[in-house]
Amino acid sequence: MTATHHITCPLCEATCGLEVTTDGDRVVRIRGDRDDVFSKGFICPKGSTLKQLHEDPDRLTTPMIKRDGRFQSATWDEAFDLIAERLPPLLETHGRNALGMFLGNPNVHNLAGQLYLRPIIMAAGTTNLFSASTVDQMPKHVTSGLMWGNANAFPLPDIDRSDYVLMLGANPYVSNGSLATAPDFPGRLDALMERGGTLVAVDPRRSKTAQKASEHIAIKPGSDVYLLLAMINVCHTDGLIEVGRLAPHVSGLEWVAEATAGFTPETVAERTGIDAATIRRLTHDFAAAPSAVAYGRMGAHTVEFGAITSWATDVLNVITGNLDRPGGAMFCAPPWIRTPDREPGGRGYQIGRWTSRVNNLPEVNGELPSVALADEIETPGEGQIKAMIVVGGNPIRSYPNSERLDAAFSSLDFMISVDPYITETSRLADVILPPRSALERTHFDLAFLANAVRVVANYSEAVFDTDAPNDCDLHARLALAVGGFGSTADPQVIHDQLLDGLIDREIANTDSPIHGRDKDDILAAIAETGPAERLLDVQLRTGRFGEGFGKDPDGLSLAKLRKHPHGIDFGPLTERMPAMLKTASGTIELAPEPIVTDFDRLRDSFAQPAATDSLLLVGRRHLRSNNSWMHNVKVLVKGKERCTLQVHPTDAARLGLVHGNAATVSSRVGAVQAPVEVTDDVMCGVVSLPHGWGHDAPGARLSVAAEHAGVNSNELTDDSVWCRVSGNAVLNAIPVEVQPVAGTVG
Ligand SMILES: Nc1nc2c(c(=O)[nH]1)N[C@H]1C(S)=C(S)[C@@H](COP(=O)(O)OP(=O)(O)OC[C@H]3O[C@@H](n4cnc5c(=O)[nH]c(N)nc54)[C@H](O)[C@@H]3O)O[C@H]1N2
Ligand SMILES: Nc1nc2c(c(=O)[nH]1)N[C@H]1C(S)=C(S)[C@@H](COP(=O)(O)OP(=O)(O)OC[C@H]3O[C@@H](n4cnc5c(=O)[nH]c(N)nc54)[C@H](O)[C@@H]3O)O[C@H]1N2
Ligand code: SF4
Ligand SMILES: [Mo]
Repeated sequence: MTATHHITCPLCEATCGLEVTTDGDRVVRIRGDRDDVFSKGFICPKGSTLKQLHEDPDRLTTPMIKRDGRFQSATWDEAFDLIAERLPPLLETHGRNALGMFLGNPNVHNLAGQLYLRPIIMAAGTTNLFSASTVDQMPKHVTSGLMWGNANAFPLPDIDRSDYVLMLGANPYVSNGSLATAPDFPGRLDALMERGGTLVAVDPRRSKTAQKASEHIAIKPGSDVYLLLAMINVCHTDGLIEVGRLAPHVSGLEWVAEATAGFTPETVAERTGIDAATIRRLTHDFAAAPSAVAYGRMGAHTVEFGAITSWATDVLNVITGNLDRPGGAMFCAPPWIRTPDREPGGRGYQIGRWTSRVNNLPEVNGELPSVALADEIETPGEGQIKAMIVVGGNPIRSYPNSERLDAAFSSLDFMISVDPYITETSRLADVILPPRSALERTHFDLAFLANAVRVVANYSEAVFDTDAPNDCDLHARLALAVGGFGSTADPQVIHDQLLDGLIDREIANTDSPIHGRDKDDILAAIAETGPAERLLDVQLRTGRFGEGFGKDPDGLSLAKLRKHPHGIDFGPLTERMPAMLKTASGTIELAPEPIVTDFDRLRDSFAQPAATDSLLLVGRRHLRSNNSWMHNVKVLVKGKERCTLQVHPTDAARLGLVHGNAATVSSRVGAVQAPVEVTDDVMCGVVSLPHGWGHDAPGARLSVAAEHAGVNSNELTDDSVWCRVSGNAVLNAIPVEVQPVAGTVG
């Protein structure tokens, strides 16, 4: 019998609505849901491959246990028995920090990953926590924490209403947007230009976004910070500062003027490759636009001065009056939070509450920098990591200097992966626990609807039933086994703890609609049965549009959301400043101490002549690819080879590189061979290789990906450099040498 389901795609940040037609246990068709309130039918080529992912014969449907070096299928009880038997004694002997954890990107696209990782982290009791955030957006967390006191409040480009978008190191026509949830990001940018607005793309490559933009400005990799400082400087010298409504709530502007004084368009021209007149024009256009927003992503953040770049982006927004203004950089207040009107101010934001054992790298946002992981595994002594839990991640492909990490992981005494595949990372595990497929689980995008350019709620029912444990049960059982409660402890204990904790906090909170209510009454009023659903229901009902457990019968609840399979749209973003400010001073802090301190290093770096002999390596993404894990889908990898080294014709001629032939790319840490693609899409002096490839690792089980193996660009990225403020890795602007491989064809 055929049936139609409406779900949210969990593959990337765009949260597109999908219409899934099934016939029994088969998917007949997946297309964009035209009635989805947010995506209105948009879909990219990855969206429909939820079918292929679900049906992939390489996808694990039972746990795997490694015996004598080979994986064997096991029951869930056997898998948890092994964990309960091996891990707690190891931690007993070596201490809690002997366990390291890595949390990968798909956790932010998974309800259990959002709600049920905390119990595992608590049970682990380790400070050796790592995630994909320090190879990604950590600079934005840190500067948001420092500037407005909330590390998760990202300033979102309000593209639907903006007149001018200055986009630095982002390629939403391919990535579909990041740290700004906007399904059909390309269509929204097209609309911006159609209504007379301007999109300027700053990128060392003529990316798809740069091709579509009103203007492409080619910039030397790693130098966005200097462009932004010069723009801030021009605002000061040319009288363009107009903070506007938020002026009484901004501090540190004098320091900004002083700090940027030396960075004039003329002094940064050579370093950025952008002439001074262009920088002046850009600044004047930006300041003159009725609304404008500077927005940076991967190319702006994964560089040595990622945090200062992120900070400068927002300083530019603040001083031109574009922070928290429609069409500028706005903040999302998702339906499940509250926005009480209160005096600005709070506890502020701290980094470095603890440090890594070996190199004293500071903690950021509760975790340690990616570049610290290999040292923590390799270096003997008390607190050395001897076991790892990797949940939904592939650090052997996504972390810098990944060959070193491969060797380090191979030396572990015990390793658990929660992953649907035997990947380059999970192949090193002793136990693999597979999550449900995206079609077998319910979904609500807690992470990305919190950073959306509109206020939206949308819940997805599971498309298929399955006997496999749901991901919340899986995580709860893992937490219990890690915590020493054995392999047979009832996951309900964890479910109850989480729900009790949430309700207790709400009852105690004077802003909550259930403040002071009786807990049993609240519990009795929750009709939902799924563990994630019970938590979600409380969050929605106590949120800003919530029904408040009887206060507003028309208000939001999960039951109401279930009746709206295409989602509910609560409208555009609204102003949140100054009430949302949680800095100690109660102001928007433009001169936070860690930024001020790192500025000295920036000045020193600027004073050194830029190295001219090396090429600079940057990454790139492809529409049909998703980090390291969707290359096992045939329809996505067929066609032209994609893991190529892009080289400018002038560099190719100088180095004797021939289109289609192989070249050796080497950096301080390693070397790879990749086929050369000669193209003037990259600037002269820049080469580009995508990440997430290199699927020829022995022992992995990705049969399609192995035929399109490509090479791993993180064999070249260097873990000896990192952003000193945010702990973020440097994945772009890597100095490399390139040589032809004699007599080979790529
Ligand atoms: N199709 C697809 N979509 C994805 C993903 C995917 O792998 N594939 N991954 C998802 C994830 S996890 C994320 S975080 C987002 C990322 O989303 P984006 O940041 O929008 O995507 P990237 O393609 O990484 O874009 C970075 C751009 O920065 C440029 N760049 C490199 N170095 C510099 C520099 O120094 N300065 C400047 N100005 N530009 C530079 C690159 O050429 C590239 O065009 O995409 C998400 N969406
Ligand atoms: N050189 C370079 N390196 C980069 C980047 C770059 O631009 N250049 N980008 C960085 C960025 S932005 C990111 S986000 C990281 C990503 O880095 P990671 O998070 O380490 O890697 P992914 O490739 O996203 O792999 C995720 C793993 O999760 C599994 N998985 C998929 N769905 C689920 C699920 O529902 N549950 C569980 N438990 N597992 C699941 C997949 O099989 C895969 O093995 O890579 C970073 N690394
Ligand atoms: S853009 Fe992202 S969310 Fe939308 S269909 Fe493609 S992968 Fe899914
Ligand atoms: Mo990412």
